Amino acid sequence: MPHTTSIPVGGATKPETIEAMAGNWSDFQFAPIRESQVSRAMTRRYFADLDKYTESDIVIVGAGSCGLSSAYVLGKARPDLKIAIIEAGVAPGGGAWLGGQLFSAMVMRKPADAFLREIGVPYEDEGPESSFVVVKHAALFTSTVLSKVLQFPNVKLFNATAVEDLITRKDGKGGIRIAGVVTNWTLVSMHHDDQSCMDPNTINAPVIISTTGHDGPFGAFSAKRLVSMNALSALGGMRGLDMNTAEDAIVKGTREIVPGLIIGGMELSEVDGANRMGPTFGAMALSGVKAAEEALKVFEE
Ligand code: 48N
Repeated sequence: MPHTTSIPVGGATKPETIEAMAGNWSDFQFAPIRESQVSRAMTRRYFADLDKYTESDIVIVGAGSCGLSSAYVLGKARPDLKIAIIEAGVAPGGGAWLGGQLFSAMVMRKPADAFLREIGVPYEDEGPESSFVVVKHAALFTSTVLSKVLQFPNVKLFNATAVEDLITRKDGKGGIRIAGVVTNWTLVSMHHDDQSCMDPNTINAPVIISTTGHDGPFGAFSAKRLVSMNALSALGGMRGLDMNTAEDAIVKGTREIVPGLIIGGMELSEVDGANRMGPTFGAMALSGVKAAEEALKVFEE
């Protein structure tokens, strides 16, 4: 048993290690607390973050595999930029907690294994002739990239928060540029039909990366909104499953769709009419890498 010391905390003694607790439960005691301290610890930080990120440099809409991969590249490359991630679900990760048909293993086609090495996710490679690698559980990939992203001091995840519109500006050439997002807590967004006016909040930012997926209650949000505001003539509509065609098209097609708005991941399939790839995630990671690269061009100019 390693030697440990106990430090008095608010009348209780605080063992420094869990080993020090083992076997000593009889005199175990949490340091005393008042409930309002918990409330203030949460609300002070949340509202300070809301204030800080209401002017962001980049907003990522959707914390699925593409959005999180993009956030990782941006958070690492530009610690000077404020990056807000808006995720409608309480749980970020989108469709990347399982590999396909609720199986746990996740397939990534080479060369996306480079991203796995970058973030330190172990995988099984069936040899140099194999065209793919396998992460033993999709949750290992998603939890790892999420954990890395959340540790960047310049990245803030607002989960359980939906983007319910886009902030626009006239671009002086008869078109628009996107200049931020309109947000509400997701539970509020879902009840606009049965509650009177619950106006949204806003985040101004020169660059938005939208990776809201191709399905789900809010899927392809920005793509659909661009069509409804006549900034995009029509949706291309996702095509049938063709892994070889789909993944190259999504990665290479990730781009700025209208000034200020980059679309990546499966949301892009709805814009371009790209095929779907089904249960393989390499394109999501690398589309995120490309979306980050496109966003950084704005800050290099
Ligand atoms: O995982 P998704 O849905 O989206 P991607 O593009 O990151 O990854 C797609 C991938 O999971 C697949 O679909 C795989 C490869 N299968 C392909 C195929 O052929 O079937 O994540 C999107 C995230 C989700 O977490 C949503 O909750 C969130 O975006 N979201 C939003 N968050 C905030 N505001 C919104 N309006 C919104 N809409 C969706």
